[in-house]
Amino acid sequence: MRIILLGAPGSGKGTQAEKIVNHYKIPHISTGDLLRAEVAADTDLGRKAKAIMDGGGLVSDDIVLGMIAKRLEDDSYAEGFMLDGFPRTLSQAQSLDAMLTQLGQPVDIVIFFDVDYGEIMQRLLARKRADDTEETIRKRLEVYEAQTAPLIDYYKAKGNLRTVQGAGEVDAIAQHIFQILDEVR
Ligand code: B4P
Repeated sequence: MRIILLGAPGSGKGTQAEKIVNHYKIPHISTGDLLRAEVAADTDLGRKAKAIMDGGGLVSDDIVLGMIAKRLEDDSYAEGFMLDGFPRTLSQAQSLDAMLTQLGQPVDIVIFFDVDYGEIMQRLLARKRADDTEETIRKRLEVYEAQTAPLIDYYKAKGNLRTVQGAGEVDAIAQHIFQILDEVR
């Protein structure tokens, strides 16, 4: 099964990704986690990414696509995977399609987390990660609206988008996602 988790920052992609990984034992690729690991290791890439992430912007497509391509070519992803936080731009989505077509592994399902921005602001301010200040969250939501939200229509047009209400109990949301994934398995 090849899954994409799509949604605004703080909509719960990372939280639900953990539940999905435990339930289906599927490999998980989070571009946010990969970038934070580069920052923590103080690599060249990490130093470039840190300033952008702290400002609420998106790291350049070539950096993110390079990280993804490296993993998708690995045999451990051949049976399926879940992408969390990627793609985030139309150009990332088109490049992903091209990569997966070449590998003969099309995306099966895109789960879109629908959560209102007021709730997101409260959640992220409560979390206190380096990029969770009020100003940065506003910027991240603006960037999401301009660059990532268009992917909802992109995947709707392909016919594989399913929407999940992302507000409510974490376990209840997970059960809803499992129901959807069981239908496409
Ligand atoms: P990400 O790591 O992807 O982080 P996110 O969008 O902020 O979080 P997510 O939606 O996973 O929320 P979470 O479950 O953690 O990105 C960070 C940065 O990396 C980006 O801003 C960007 O700069 C860069 N980046 C990443 N991918 C990129 C790409 N493809 N291209 C370019 N740049 C990229 O949940 C948030 C909080 O809500 C948590 O505290 C959680 O406990 C809480 N929560 C979750 N579900 C809840 C629920 N149901 N009820 C109440 N609280 C809940």
